[in-house]
Amino acid sequence: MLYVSALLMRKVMVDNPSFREVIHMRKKWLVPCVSVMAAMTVFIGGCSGGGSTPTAAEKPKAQGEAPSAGAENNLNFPLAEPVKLKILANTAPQVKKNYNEMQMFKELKEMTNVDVEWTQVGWEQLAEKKNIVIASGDLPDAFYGRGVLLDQEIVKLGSQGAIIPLEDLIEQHAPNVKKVFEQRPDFKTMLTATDGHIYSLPTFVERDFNEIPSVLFINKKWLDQLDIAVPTTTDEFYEALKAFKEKDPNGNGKADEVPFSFLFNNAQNGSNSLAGSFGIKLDDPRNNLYVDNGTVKYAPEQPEYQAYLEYLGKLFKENLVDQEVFTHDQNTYLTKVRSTDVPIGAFFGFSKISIFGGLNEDYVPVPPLKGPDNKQGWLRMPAAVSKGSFAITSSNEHPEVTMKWMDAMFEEMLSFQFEIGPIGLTVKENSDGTFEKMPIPDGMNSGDFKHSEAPGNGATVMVLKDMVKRLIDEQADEKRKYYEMYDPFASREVIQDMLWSAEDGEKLAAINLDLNGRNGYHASTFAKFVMNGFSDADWDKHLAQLKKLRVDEYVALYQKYYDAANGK
Ligand SMILES: [Ca+2]
Repeated sequence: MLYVSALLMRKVMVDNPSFREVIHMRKKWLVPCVSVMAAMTVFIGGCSGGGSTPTAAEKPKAQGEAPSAGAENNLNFPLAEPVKLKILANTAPQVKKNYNEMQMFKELKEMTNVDVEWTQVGWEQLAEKKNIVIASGDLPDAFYGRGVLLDQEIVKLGSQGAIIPLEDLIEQHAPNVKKVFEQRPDFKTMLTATDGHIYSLPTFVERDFNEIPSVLFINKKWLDQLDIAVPTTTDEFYEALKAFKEKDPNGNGKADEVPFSFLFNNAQNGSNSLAGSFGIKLDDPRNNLYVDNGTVKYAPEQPEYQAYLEYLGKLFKENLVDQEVFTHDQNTYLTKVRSTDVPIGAFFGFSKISIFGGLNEDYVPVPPLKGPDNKQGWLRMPAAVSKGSFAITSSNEHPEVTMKWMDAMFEEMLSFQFEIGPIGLTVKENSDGTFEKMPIPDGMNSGDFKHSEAPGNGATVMVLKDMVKRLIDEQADEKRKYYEMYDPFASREVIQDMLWSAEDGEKLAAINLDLNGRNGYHASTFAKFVMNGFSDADWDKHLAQLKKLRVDEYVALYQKYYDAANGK
């Protein structure tokens, strides 16, 4: 029945130009569906209520009554009578125990009197477990945990009525979510499906300094040895690499230097930021798209990209680039960079601490190089918002309680601790309001420790910049310095990660696989052009091939969602 009405709705939405009206209708339609479903679970000895009998206020609503109107508006925590919920949780692999045995969840239970029966599922089993649960129709009361639902699942389950719209529940029972939405209205935009509903809440930890994933490092010891300044232009960079190649800066009498290395098409270790010197403001390795004054463009079909490829081709031809940049994997690449046996002059990486385990003084970051037309740019990739990190199902007899319970965890200090661990255990608070990590107990690593009393990487939390800043963290401090250096040159026009309609999502996935997939057209062409060089005729053929692979449709789809996200 739910499925039928969802299908009908889709038809109505297509036929009827008044979107607002449709949304209004859909809300009305959903009520009986939810009630019938809820009533059915009660009759068949349902799961949601557990052993407890629902109180009058929590019984399924009568037909025609809005599911979240008034009745439970004055919910107070802790509840006078416990409410039981069954929740399926996407759980980080480092978690070794039941959530109910963790300090953070013990505190939450005391605070709320909500009693959760958890089904904790590891990331590897998640897809299979979800399929089983959804196919059986025996839904949990809620889905919890970072990325527990994929974007396409949010859209599909939402349109089928299996997970319920949250807007009204947020309005009435989620002051902490509302507060975050006021600070970050873009979240609300990102979470809103094309039917106008919000079906899920996200996980987001705003480590803004990580928006600049890649840093270009150069061997300062070698530069000093050869009396060369840190390069400021693509020409100077080329000259420095040539000197590394020819002038034996490590002084062992052998031409063993690898002047420059990177890992192809990788956000942290890739060369994508170099495209900025040729006028491609943001060459996103995920989709190769960027925005130029409000217009979405596919980087590999721009003349600026041609110039970037020619530059890399020149470095490759003259053996100034590691000849394995297209074939080595991440482990091999990082091992090479770390190794003193393979002396590398310049490379792309995330941070010195992440690569070398310390602030290796031999290397310094290179500012954005000026290209032939004095252009500069750097790759910015905003931290991903895991949109499907919490959802309430149509089986849930206590949606208001469930929303209020979730909202409690979105309180700033609690969100912080659900991710990093409890204050007093994994972190301590200093008198100036900053936090420091506590020493890791013997027999544990940092991951074990972080996940000993909190869901950590699997938590559903929203931790914004101001809170993140309060945690003293050596690696973050290093990364912040790079952020300050590159941020002014990185594009502010970024493509929001939107919820696609099911139809657009399928179309996009198919085109994307052909164009940008691991073995797709872009990957093979890029490598071929850089390694073998290319003529103008080759470039024209390349442009024609992109059209055949439906690049125009791809760009237009992104443009549509970009415009919607920006209120056009
Ligand atoms: Ca040498």
